Amino acid sequence: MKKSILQIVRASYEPKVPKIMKRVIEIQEGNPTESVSDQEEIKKLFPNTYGLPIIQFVEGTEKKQRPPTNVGVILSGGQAPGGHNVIAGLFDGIKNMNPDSRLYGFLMGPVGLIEHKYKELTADIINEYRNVGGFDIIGSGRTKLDTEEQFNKGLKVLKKLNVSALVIIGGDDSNTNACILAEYYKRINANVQVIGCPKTIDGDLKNGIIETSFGFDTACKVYSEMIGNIQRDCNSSRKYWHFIKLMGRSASHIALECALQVQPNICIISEEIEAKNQSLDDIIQYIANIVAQRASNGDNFGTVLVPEGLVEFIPTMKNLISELNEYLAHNETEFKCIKHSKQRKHILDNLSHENAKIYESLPETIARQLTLDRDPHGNVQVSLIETEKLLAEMVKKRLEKMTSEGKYIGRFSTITHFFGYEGRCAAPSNYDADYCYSLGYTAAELIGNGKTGYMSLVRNTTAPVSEWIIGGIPITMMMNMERRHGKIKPVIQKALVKLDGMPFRAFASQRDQWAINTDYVYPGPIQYFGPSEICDQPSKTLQIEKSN
Ligand code: FBP
Repeated sequence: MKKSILQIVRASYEPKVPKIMKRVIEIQEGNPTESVSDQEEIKKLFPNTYGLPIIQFVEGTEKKQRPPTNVGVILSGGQAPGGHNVIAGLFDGIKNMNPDSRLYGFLMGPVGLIEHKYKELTADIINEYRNVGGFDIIGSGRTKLDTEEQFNKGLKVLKKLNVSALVIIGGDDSNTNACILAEYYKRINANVQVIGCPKTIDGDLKNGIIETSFGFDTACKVYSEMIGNIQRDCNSSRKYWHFIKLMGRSASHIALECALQVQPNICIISEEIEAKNQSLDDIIQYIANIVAQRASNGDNFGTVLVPEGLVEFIPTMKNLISELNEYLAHNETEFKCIKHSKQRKHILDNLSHENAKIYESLPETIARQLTLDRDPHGNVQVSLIETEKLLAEMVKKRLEKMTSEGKYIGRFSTITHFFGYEGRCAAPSNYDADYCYSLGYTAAELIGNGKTGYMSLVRNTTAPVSEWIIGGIPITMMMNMERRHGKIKPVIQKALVKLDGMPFRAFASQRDQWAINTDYVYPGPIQYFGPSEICDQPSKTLQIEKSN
């Protein structure tokens, strides 16, 4: 493989580590925990892994002799910068426990475990992937790992390889399944520990204890660089409105973080739309009013950030989507057999009157995108819905109407963008490179201490790395019961943008000014070498959250 100069130089970066990782480590356990809600049901479903204490690793006195341990690792779901460093940290951690320990990577996500496709990750392989983006060391996939048949198939290969611990690097759904797997292996005395790691660029796997999911920092920095570049272009030619959809699934964390970094003219936050019970029409009018106001100042240009999950949060659309979800969950095969040209009518015939009316009012492309395949966890694939185009088209129509009413004089030319895949495999920022290495190393410590049903935990990450705290959080603690795929299930609660949280409030207090003035900020590319204030800054979201 031909390597870029950055890749070659970056390979020698040594992730900064918490000082505790350089010492002899001892485990400290807190009090028993409860799930975030639905405690009785979750306790019943997870009798062996419910209520475990939070763990912190502290300085110990005596280095324990540990037997060699074979560990398996799976990358699950969408790529996120830093995944390779989690694996490198895990590798170094298990080798530190005993140099004869071995690491096996299951290929292309959970399916590798089920179909027994794996490779041993040796030092030579690991060294090729330190500090580089991507998940290509073993590949990733979205196969859902949730049936006993799959667990048993997996167990066969784990036993064959003498693997006694499995690390699943994934988002909320994958870690939910990691927890179900941990519970199952414990129940049948399989002697296989299961540990999760919080991954996703979406930033929605966090809570009072987990500060962030890895990859969010780098992905947002990449998108912010690109938006900043567009804003400079836009401020130079002064002739386009750019509608930019940003990945992030349901939550608007990415859009909010980018807004804090680049100060766009408009940023829609899905969670606010839902809380204020706003309609699509309200959003269109809000954007159109700002366009008109800027035009009256002679500014026929601007930027609009749109979170990818927006349609799911507009209350009327939400009802429509949830009826479609239910319908498709139960009639998927039948629906797929219907001729493409007849599908729209079929959907209209099967929806309630109210939802059929909304479905019918949508442009045909968007309506079709709402019925595309759900992902294996039952989620609408919001990245496939062209919300940015929908908004640009509808704002244009609204401005035409406003022109005829004498409420708008201006030029409105739009360019649409979708930033998502561009950021998921970028070379990890120093923050993600350091954070991920520590997550992997901590996972090894949890394994060494015989833990299962835990997620690796690294905290205090706005402080210098040497002060970071490492430990583990029981996965059941993050769970609640939710309706998924037409059934009530235990799942890790997704963290959405909190409207009373400081990051949103910081944005909301400035957005009216950003709308009318051209207050753009141009963050520029991620810096991997240089002074700490330019290379090591965590996301604005995290900095604002932690400043309180
Ligand atoms: P994860 O939740 O698995 O980390 O995926 C994140 C994500 O990038 C979402 O932001 C996006 O909606 C989705 O993946 C796209 O999925 P795919 O890679 O299957 O197209």
